[in-house]
Amino acid sequence: MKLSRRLQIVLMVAVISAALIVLEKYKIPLNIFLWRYIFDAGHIPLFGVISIAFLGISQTLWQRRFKNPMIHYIIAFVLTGLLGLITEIIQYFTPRDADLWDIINDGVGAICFLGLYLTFDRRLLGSGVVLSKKLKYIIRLAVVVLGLVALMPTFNWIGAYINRNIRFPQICNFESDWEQKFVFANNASLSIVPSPESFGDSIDNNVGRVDFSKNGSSNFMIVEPYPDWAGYENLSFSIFSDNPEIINIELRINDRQHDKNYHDRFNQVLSINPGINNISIPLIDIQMAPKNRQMDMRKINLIILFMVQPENSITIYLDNFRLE
Ligand SMILES: [Ca+2]
Repeated sequence: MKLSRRLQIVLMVAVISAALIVLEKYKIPLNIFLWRYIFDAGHIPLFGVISIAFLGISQTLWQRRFKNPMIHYIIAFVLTGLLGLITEIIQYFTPRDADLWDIINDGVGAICFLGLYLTFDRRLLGSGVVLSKKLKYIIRLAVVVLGLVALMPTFNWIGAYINRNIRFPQICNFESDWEQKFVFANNASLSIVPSPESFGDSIDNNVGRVDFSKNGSSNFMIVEPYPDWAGYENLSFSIFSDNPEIINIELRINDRQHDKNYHDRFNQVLSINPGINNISIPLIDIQMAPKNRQMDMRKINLIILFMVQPENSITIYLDNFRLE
């Protein structure tokens, strides 16, 4: 049974509309790196499907006008790209962020799906366009490689989360490249260096060197440590200071529902002596820190060490963030 041309067009438009509804309706369930990257990657299949629908529309509407079947592929790619661009422009004016990477993923999706479809397209028969078997395999291989490259950032994050979860209750010890995806410095420089001195029982080699700026506020952050701290007693870590005097560094910890107010998180000033400082914070203090509620110890989200306008630039070395 052959569908009428009009019905075919209606179906294709429905497919495109459904894809756009999915794009608009489904928001990340949790604002964490993993979901953000998975949703970015979701643009690839979504716009891939859209590009195939556009191809169907072009092939149906302009079958006679364009004798060369490749023209329809170009039309489908251009329309998909335009639609991707328009959705990002619309998002630019809404609270959702417009993202260049989304547009690139849209294009990758169109290229992969159209490329794959091309190698199975029966309409090519008798049109004068001939794809040899070898060329078809090359196209399929290229599609797979392009898809995998585009998915690399997402795979990378999945690897980082698996590594983070396996390492727990070790939170950060500067020995793995994976953990550095969760570690940041703002207005400070962070570098991974060999340990300047023995860090207690540490059997490993590397520490994080943080140079705090004397201008403004500067910080070192562990974003999205393994969140479930229930069942542990203390958060422990080591700071080595080569400053001749005692310095004060502020420690902040908050959970996911933190409302950005000072009284809704854990705040403590750490007095750091010259040399090694082994710091241990009872988790019960962190749990009881918010003024109007208890910290959700199963959803810890952020650890920050920061300094505000120290008299001089301050260098410290950090290691062995862990729960005990
Ligand atoms: Ca280390």
